[in-house]
Amino acid sequence: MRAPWGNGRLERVLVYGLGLSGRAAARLLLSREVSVVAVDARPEEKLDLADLHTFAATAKGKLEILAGAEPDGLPAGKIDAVVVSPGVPMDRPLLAAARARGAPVIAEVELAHPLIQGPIVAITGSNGKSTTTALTGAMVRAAGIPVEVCGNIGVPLIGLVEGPPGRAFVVELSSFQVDGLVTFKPRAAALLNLSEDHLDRYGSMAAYVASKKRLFLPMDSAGIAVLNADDPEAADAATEARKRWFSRRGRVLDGCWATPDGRVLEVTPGEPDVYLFDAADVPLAGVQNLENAMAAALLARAIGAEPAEIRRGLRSFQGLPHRMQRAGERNGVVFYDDSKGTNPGATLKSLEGFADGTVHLILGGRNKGADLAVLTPLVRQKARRVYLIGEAAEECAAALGDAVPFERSETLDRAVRAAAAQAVAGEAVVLSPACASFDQFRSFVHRGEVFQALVRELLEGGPDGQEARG
Ligand code: UMA
Ligand code: ADP
Repeated sequence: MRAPWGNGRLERVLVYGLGLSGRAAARLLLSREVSVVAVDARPEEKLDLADLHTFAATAKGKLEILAGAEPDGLPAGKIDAVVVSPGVPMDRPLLAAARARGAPVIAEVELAHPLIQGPIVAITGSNGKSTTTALTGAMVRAAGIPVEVCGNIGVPLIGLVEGPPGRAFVVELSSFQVDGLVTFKPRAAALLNLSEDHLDRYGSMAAYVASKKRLFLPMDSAGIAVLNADDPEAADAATEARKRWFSRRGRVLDGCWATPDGRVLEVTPGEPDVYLFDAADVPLAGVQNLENAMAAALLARAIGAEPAEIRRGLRSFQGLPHRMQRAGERNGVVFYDDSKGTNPGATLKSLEGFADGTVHLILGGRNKGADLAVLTPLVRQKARRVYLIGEAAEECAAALGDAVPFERSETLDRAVRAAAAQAVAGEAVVLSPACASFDQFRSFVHRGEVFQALVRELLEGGPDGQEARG
C-alpha cells in the first residue's frame, strides 16, 4: 500500500491498541495486503477480537497479536509505521522505539485520509465537538449531500474508506487524535474553544493548546480554519488556511456573527452579508449551542450547503443525549442531564444560560487535572445550592469555600433527591459535574442514564414525589 510517510510504502504496520479504532485500522491494512502486528496491554481474552480474526483468515495481509503487556521493544522485522489508538499516550516506550527506528507514529485518521474520496471537514476543541459534528452532519444532509458523521464521536474514519462515492465526511477529532496527524489536510477545520481538559495527560495547558492547534499546521490556502473570535485561546492559530471566525459578541472580518437582535449573518470580504439563521432557530438549550451552530454553518458552507439548507438542518436537529438534555420537569423545576460536562469549561457554558441564583448544581466525579476554582465566580452567581459527589468532592468544596451553600451528597442518587427537595418552581436541577465519571460510573453515558432514571423515579412519585423521596 502506498503512503505519504516514511519510505512511501506500507508492508508491515504495528497497530497499538485494539479498541474500536485499532481494530478498524487493522482490517483496512489487512484488506490492502499489509501485514499487521497488533499490540494491546490487555490480555487477548479481554479483547473483542473474534471479528478481526475471522476477517484476517481470508485477508491478504498477515495478522499477529501481541496482547497482555506492552512488548519490551519493537518486534523483530521491518515496521513501516505505527498506528496508535487515541487512548495510548504518545510517550509510551514502544512508540519512542518506533520513532528511533524511523517509523512514523500516526493516528487512524492520518492513515485513512489519503484513501478518502470526498471533502473532509474536522472539528476539535475542548467542548462541543460531538454536538457540532452531529449538527454539521445534519446541515450537510439537509443540502442533499450524502455525509458520514465520524471520528471521536464513535465511528473511526478508517472504517469508512470503502463505501459509495460522493460522500462528505464530518470528523470529530480529540486532541489525542490530533497528536497523531502529520499530513492530514481537511477542506475545513474548526477549533471551537479551549479550556482546561486532559491535563492529566498533557501536563500543562500550553502543551494541550499546542496539541489542538497542530491540526491547522499542514493546511494550505485552499483550506478554511474556522475559529472562535470570542475565545482568546481559540481565536487564532498558525496556518496558511483562510481564517473564518464566528462570534456571539461582534462583527467579524470573515465568517459569521450573531447581531444584537439575534440574526446570524455570514460575512465575506468584498461581498454583501448573507442571512444564515436566527439565534432562536437553534433548538438546543444553552449559549454554547449558538456557538456550535455558527461553527457548523461555516463548515457546512465549506462543503457547499446553502443558507436555506443550513436553516433546515439546524431546525431539525434533535441534539445529543447527556448534553444539556432536558430530563424532565416536576412542579415547575426542570431537570437537565449534562453528564458530558466533564471539565470546568463545559460546566461554565452550561451555567451561563440560566437566570441568576436558580440552579441546583450537581458537581464532582474524577477531576482530570483541571483547576476547579475557575468555576467559583459563575457558580456563586447562578447556583442557589451545590451538591458534591465523587472523588473530587473535597476539591470542589475547597474551591467553593463560602461562595455558595453546598452539601456533600457523595452519591448521585442522594444528590438528585436532595436537590429535588430543595428546588422550587422556576429553578433547575442540573447535573453538569465538570469531572469525568470513572470514579463511580462506567462512563458519562452510564452516569447520565442513572441520573435520568433517578429523575424518572421522582416524576413517577407524583407531583410532590413523596413516594420516591421516601
Ligand atoms: N491500550 C493499550 N495501552 C494503553 C492504552 C490503551 O494497550 O496505554 C489499549 C486498551 O487496552 C484498549 C485499546 O487500547 O484495548 C483502547 O483504545 P482507545 O482507548 O484508544 O479506544 P478506542 O476504542 O480505539 O476508541 C477511540 C476513542 N477513545 C479514546 O480516545 C480514549 C473513542 O473516543 C473514539 O470514539 C474511537 O476511538 C473512534 O474514533 C472516546 C473518548 O472517550 C469516546 N474520547 C475522549 C473524549 O471524548 O474525551 C478523547
Ligand atoms: P465534546 O465532544 O467536545 O465533549 P459535546 O458536544 O459532547 O462536546 O458536549 C460536551 C459538554 O460540553 C456538554 O456538557 C455540553 O453542554 C458542553 N458544550 C457543548 N458545546 C459547548 C461549547 N461550544 N462550549 C462549551 N461547552 C459546550
